[in-house]
Amino acid sequence: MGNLRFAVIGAGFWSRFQLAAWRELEGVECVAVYNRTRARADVLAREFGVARVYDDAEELFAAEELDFVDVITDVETHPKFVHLAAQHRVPVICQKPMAPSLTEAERMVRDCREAGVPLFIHENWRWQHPIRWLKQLLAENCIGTPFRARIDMISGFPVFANQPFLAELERFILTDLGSHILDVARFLFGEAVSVYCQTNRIHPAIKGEDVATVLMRMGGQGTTVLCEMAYAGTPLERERFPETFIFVEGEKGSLELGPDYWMRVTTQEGTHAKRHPPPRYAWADPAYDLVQASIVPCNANLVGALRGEGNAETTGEDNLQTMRLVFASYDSAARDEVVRMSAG
Ligand code: 89V
Repeated sequence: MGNLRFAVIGAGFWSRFQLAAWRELEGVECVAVYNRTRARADVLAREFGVARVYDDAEELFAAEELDFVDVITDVETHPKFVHLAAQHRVPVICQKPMAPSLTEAERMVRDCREAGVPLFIHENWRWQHPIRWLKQLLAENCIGTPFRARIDMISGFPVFANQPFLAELERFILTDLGSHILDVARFLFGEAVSVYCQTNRIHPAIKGEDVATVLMRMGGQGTTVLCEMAYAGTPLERERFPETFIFVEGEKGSLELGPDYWMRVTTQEGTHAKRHPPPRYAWADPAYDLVQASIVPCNANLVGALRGEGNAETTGEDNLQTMRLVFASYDSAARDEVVRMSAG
């Protein structure tokens, strides 16, 4: 099979890393970059040797022969570009969070399904190396049935410096980070049957909430999962952005993913500790490298599915479940009530 030809839609902060991650894989070739402000697309195209640049997305779809597009724009424009790709029958990979509302996310999935166009969501957090290890340990049943887990991503990192639009979101941490963390909860423990959430806003100069606490009861094994998230900008003794800490209690022991990628498995035999650092890429921003390294296996999974070599984990349909959790969390916080999740 020849190279899969794709276009990047959006030339903002993440596009550079997304393109660098695509270069780690064989058989894919970026042939065009679109950006509303053409000069930004020019810079990115020059840096990555991409042949053509557009500031009109319609024109790009009309002119290019594409095997897929990679939508790397702000969340507000995801629906617009996904619908455009569906109209032109071009498979689409869209960044997380899928859409600004559940209704729009559902429409994106429906339109792509009706057009017969694959829709994948670029949900990379679950592809972080230590999180894959933790999943493997759970699958090996080394701590027995998990009855409770805590998933924490609490950081004082100034996320608004590189992504200023995040400060403008009416709904911030649950969409930006919650979409990752709640997806990890689903990945590790299955679908939620109920959700309770509380939020706070600590930063005075941002629009949305920057702290969220979500408590879920999962179906399947009935695990209780607590997700704690914060971008409150407070000084923390244990500042490890962007590491996620996970603690799981099972009937036969416990598992802990702690700072610096240390995984500790404790059973009656004692504690076994091993470090699971992510692979390092020269192109990654050192402040984000755990996250950026996870783009590579995420892209590999999605493009493998496009080639018919396996199933994508984070299809639009699958990610709708994560979106349902994000918006159920907002509903729960607004009403201060438990929200029961339907089968979907
Ligand atoms: O990966 C992301 O989605 C980023 C960040 C880690 C900063 O929340 O927006």
